[in-house]
Amino acid sequence: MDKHGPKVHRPPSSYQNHKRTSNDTLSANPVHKSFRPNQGGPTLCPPESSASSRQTLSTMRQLYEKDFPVYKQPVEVGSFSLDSERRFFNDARQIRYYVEPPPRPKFDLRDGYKDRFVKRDDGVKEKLDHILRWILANKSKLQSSVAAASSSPALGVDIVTWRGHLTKLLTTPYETREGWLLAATLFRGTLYLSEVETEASRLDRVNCNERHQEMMYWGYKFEQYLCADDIKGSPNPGGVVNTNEAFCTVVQTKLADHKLLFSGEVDCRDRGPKAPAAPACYVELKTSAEICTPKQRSNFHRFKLLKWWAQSFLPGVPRIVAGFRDPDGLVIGTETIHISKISHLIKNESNCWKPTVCMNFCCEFLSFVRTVVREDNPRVVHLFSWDPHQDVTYSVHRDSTYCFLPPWYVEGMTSSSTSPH
Ligand code: 0WD
Ligand code: CA
Repeated sequence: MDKHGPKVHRPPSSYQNHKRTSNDTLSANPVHKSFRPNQGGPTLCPPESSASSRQTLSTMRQLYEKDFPVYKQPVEVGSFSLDSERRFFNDARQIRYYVEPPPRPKFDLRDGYKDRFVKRDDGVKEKLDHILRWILANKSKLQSSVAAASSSPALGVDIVTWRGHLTKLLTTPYETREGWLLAATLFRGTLYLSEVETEASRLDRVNCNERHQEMMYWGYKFEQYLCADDIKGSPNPGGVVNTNEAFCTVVQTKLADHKLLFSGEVDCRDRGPKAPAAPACYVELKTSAEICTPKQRSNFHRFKLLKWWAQSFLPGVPRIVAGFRDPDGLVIGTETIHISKISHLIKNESNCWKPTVCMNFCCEFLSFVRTVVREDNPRVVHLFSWDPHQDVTYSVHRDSTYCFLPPWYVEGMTSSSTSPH
């Protein structure tokens, strides 16, 4: 079982408004002029005339070992729900409430896999559609705050994306197995980032074996043991697990000079009378294999905590409740992990990840994308591509299948009327 380590350290403030120092000690700049073609990828368009279009971005960790960049405390600006048929609602109807587990639980995560499980069709690519629906439904609210700030993009933010895409960027300097593809489109001054499934991840998805399929269910089943639908209710482990259902928070924040608007799925919220306002009341639920040996503990710190930290730190979710399971899918213990204490937990681990590297890489990547993508056009996609041990490269696509801003969104944002979506 994981312990939280020595408590002698003062917990670091999660959202430090550190200024980045200008006396950068690095000898190399992460952005190189050497253009490397996007091997095996889609058609590579000829580089455009400007020098910026010939750049690549290095993911070498050492380049990002700088001061922690300014990351503003994320503010929830709204939320939305997806129902059992994946229909969008501009409200919080799918929110669930955290119910403390017993000290010695015996949650059987295999229960219901065969007969009470409705799995979302992950072959359907929703791209940014749900977030875009939310933006259209809340356009006037967003735009009125822009008018007050009189900033340039129509929406008042520089980047719109899913939290999950940002998590991938944060973990990139430490990722050795899975690459990614991110499509970028500039529209009315705002850059939209939407993931494209790589061929390798498509193959993993379609060839996923039965054991792996069942283990993916375990995470959702664990949520069912700890979540109630009503504020005064109890969890119902006899119910159906339907992964179409989701409650998503929409937060706004700033990473250095990038104003971000992103959405992330939230498992549940604290229902106590003293619960803080969102997103601080949210609780992320996770399962992990039981930790029995020092090697397992070290691997948990070095690999799993990196992903857990990145995912929850971004939207300002302060804690994770982790369920530790045996190989038969029985949860025999739970533990609360505070995001702000994770940096202490990993301090004594050799060859470990660093939060500052994650945040600086993400920040540099966003700067890189904003330098490269200059044409404000919903029909143009710059496809950023990364494979482990390589630099980030990109290719340009016009009127291609990579286009991801739907006509209803482009029209809805261009017209002054409120869209029905
Ligand atoms: O199809 C895709 N590749 C994507 C789907 C990419 C990005 C987002 N999405 C959808 C998800 O279906 C979900 O509704 O967006 C929503 C979540 O976005 P997010 O919060 O930005 O994604 P992430 O942080 O990666 O995942 C959060 C949770 C997961 O929790 P765990 O504890 O397993 O990290 O969202 C769920 C899952 O519970 N989730 C999904 N549920 C169904 N299908 C999926 C998925 N493909 N991906 C994440
Ligand atoms: Ca979760």
